[in-house]
This record gives sequence, structure tokens and C-alpha cells, in this order.
Amino acid sequence: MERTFVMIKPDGVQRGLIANVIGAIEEKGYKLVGLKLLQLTSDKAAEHYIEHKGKPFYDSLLAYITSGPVVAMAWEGPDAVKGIRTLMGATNPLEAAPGSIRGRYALSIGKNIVHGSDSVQSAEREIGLYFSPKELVGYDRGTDKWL
Ligand code: D4T
Repeated sequence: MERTFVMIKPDGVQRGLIANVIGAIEEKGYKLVGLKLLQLTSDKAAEHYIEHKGKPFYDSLLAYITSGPVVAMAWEGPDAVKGIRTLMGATNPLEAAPGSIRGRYALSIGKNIVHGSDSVQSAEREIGLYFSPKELVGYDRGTDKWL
């Protein structure tokens, strides 16, 4: 069982896609274990995207991700990191599979609706950036045995 971090970025919130993104992940079978709406500060955004510091798109990435509220979430399920990345589609919406979240809703790499952790280590780091342990809620669902 794995946990992963997912963020609905400012364009996803502004375009009214919160329910669609949550629905896509929930319908697939993953379990929501943490959820909050927040406005990122520059410091928090820099911490989140530390691996991209110095890249050509870094400044615009920080401006974009702090441009409005985001939805931060932790999701749980078997192979959740890889499975949810697949559900989101490729980073560049032009290459994202048509039925994926980015394939359905996004047009450009600079406004690609969602973020999902790219490894188990990143997931642990990112969940820790946004949630304290007591804000994560583990629970059983009656449907778990059907997945
Ligand atoms: P995130 O982190 O948003 O889920 O994206 P990915 O994990 O799929 O992709 P990434 O880390 O390589 O990129 C982070 C973020 O930067 C934007 N970006 C990326 C951009 O605006 N221009 C670019 O050339 C790249 C590579 C999009 C996602």
C-alpha cells in the first residue's frame, strides 16, 4: 500500500475542476486520506519545487503556483504513486493520453491542472510539506475488498 501527494493547481481551482479531478482519482479506487485548500506562499512554493531551482521555467512556475488557491491531497492505494501519475497523463498535455486528467482538461505544460509525486520518496517529502501526521486519516472502506 502506498500514499502519494496530489495538488490541484490554481488553474484547476479557477476553472472549476476540483470535483472532476477528485472524482477521477476516487472513481479509479484510490482512498482520500488528507485534503486542504490553501494559498501557497513564495517560500512554500520554493520548497515544493526546489529540484527545479535555476531552470528556465522556474520563475514562471513559482508565479503560477502562487497565483491562486490550490487543493493539497494525500491519496492511498496499491502503487498509488505510479497509478495516479498515469491517471494524470504526461506533464505536457500535448503528449497526455486523451482520457487522462491532463489529456482531457489541459492545453499547455505551464498550466497543466494537477501535480502528482513522481516517486515514493517524493511522495513522503511532499505529504510532509503539506500535512502533519494527525491531519492524515487512515480508515477502512467497505469497498476495499473489491479493489
Ligand atoms: P508536476 O511536478 O507539476 O506534477 O509536474 P511533473 O512532475 O509532471 O513535471 P516536472 O516535475 O518535470 O515539472 C514541474 C512543473 O513545471 C512545469 N514545467 C515543466 C514547465 O512549465 N515547463 C517545462 O519545460 C517543464 C519541464 C510543469 C510542471
